[in-house]
Amino acid sequence: MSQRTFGIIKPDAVANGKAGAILAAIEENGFQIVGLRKTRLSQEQAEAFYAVHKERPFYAGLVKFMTEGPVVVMALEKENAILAWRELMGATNPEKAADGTLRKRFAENIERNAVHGSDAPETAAQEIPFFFTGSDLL
Ligand code: FUP
Repeated sequence: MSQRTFGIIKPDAVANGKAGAILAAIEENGFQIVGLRKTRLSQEQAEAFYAVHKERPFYAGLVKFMTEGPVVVMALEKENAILAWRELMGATNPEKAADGTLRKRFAENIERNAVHGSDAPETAAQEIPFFFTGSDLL
């Protein structure tokens, strides 16, 4: 079944000039890019987006990193898009990410890890409308 997921090209990858390579890999892997925007997260947006991690020791650093520069937010569509996008991203820690995955290719470390992806249908259903309204999804 065709499914939508949400992704972010994080500030490290945008600053390193890797947004184009990541978008190319997304298209080469058969995703339709149904929503796309370059933006910069406010402190409030980053805190709200990562609210599920509020009690974790890395939360403050994560919010600081995610607001340090522009990001690219994306809604992606494909068969089993949520799992397929997480497979293309690779493991959270790039040291554990498989060869060819985006985090293996572009992540600096477990925090500055190049890309974000929804981890479940309920997450995608929250994260897509966090950044896109219906008319932005084509
Ligand atoms: P993922 O779904 O792969 O992005 O990973 P998590 O939801 O576990 O973590 C979300 C983000 O928190 C990661 F992308 C980076 C950050 N993080 C850290 O900075 N340190 C950690 O130990 C774990 C996660």
